Formats: sequence, C-alpha cells, structure tokens
Amino acid sequence: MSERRLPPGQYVPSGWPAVHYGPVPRFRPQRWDLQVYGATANAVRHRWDWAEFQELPKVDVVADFHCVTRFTVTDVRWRGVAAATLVELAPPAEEATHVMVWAEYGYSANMRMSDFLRPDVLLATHRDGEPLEPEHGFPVRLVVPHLYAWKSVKWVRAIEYLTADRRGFWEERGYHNRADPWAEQRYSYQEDPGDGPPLD
Ligand SMILES: Nc1nc2c(c(=O)[nH]1)N[C@H]1C(S)=C(S)[C@@H](COP(=O)(O)O)O[C@H]1N2
Ligand SMILES: [Mo]
Repeated sequence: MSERRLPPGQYVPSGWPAVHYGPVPRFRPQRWDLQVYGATANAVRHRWDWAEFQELPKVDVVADFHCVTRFTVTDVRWRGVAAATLVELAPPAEEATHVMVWAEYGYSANMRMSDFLRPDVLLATHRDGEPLEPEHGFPVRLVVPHLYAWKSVKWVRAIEYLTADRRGFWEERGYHNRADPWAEQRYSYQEDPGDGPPLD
C-alpha cells in the first residue's frame, strides 16, 4: 500500500459521514431548476430545468474530499457537469470575480471565480456510478476538491456571479473565507488581510 498524502490534521474515516446543517430537502423534479444570475454578460438570467440539465455534457473526476471536521474521504469518483462548462454556457460579465453557490433552504458558499473554474470542480449527479443519495446532495451537488468540503454545496439550485467577494453561510460564521486544506485555512481568525471581506 502506498503512503497517501493527506492535508495536515486530517484522517481517513471508515465509511462516508453525511454532514449538513438543517434537513434534507425533497427533490421535486417539476419545480427544480438551476439558475445562473448576478453579474452575467448582458445581465442575462440563465435557467435549466431538470430535463435540460440532464442533457448537459458530463465528465468524471476522481478526488479526495476534505471536511474541516478533519475527515478525508479518499478517491471519490464523481460524475457531473464541469463548472467550467456551465460558465461557458452562462458567460460572466468581465467584472465578475467571485461566485456564490446557493442551495435549497438558503445555504451558500462563496469562492473565487478562478477556484470555481478549476477543471476538477463539477456539479455532480453521481458518485461511484450511482445517483447521489439524498443526504449527500441528490439531485445535484457542487464538488470543489481543492477546498474544504463546506464549499461543496449539496442540493445546489443557483450560481450567483459576484463583482466583489461576499461571505457565504459558514464563511460569515467563523470559517475561513478561502478554505485551502493544504494551508489548513480552517477558521476566519486565521485569515490574512485580503483573504476575505471584513467580518462585522
Ligand atoms: N446545502 C448544504 N450543502 C452542504 C452542507 C450543508 O449544510 N448544506 N454542509 C457542507 C459540509 S460542512 C460538508 S463537510 C459536506 C459534506 O458532504 P457529505 O455529507 O456528502 O459528506 O457538505 C457540504 N455541503
Ligand atoms: Mo464540513
């Protein structure tokens, strides 16, 4: 067995914990849509219903998944729509620098546009060949392997393009704005000036 490189302070658990704040939303296919809005080119609001979303081209990504509560799930095989594909279909305005990813019930996470555009970031529909389980984000979740997993928003419903950074749900409740697990950016008190908008 080869030695695996884990980010500092992480361990590999048995199984896959489900971690979220609040209840698991029920999927209503007739009412589901995915929207891209905010600082889009020409201020257009983009929308895909469930049938349209399923027609989008998909990719496979294998990646580790690092939760700030210190577990790392290794070699997860995801399938879904690359975030970069979505951005291509819903072009941002030139001034767009960050995105806010929105879930059912108002959960949100922010990140730089450059983080969102990394080739292994995707809107996943499947894990290890199976549709996501409800508690892991069915029907669609974001996966951002290079940042702590609270940025991997489950039950995604919208992407908002931002012209200035704004904190999401955990980023305004004490977690680090950038959340790089290799730099162990866990908490907002560790932020350097410029890592995020001021906290009040
Ligand atoms: N909508 C939503 N997405 C969420 C959360 C949440 O509370 N709500 N929790 C995040 C956190 S803290 C983690 S660690 C991962 C856990 O994903 P998993 O339950 O599939 O392991 O989901 C993230 N995505
Ligand atoms: Mo987490």
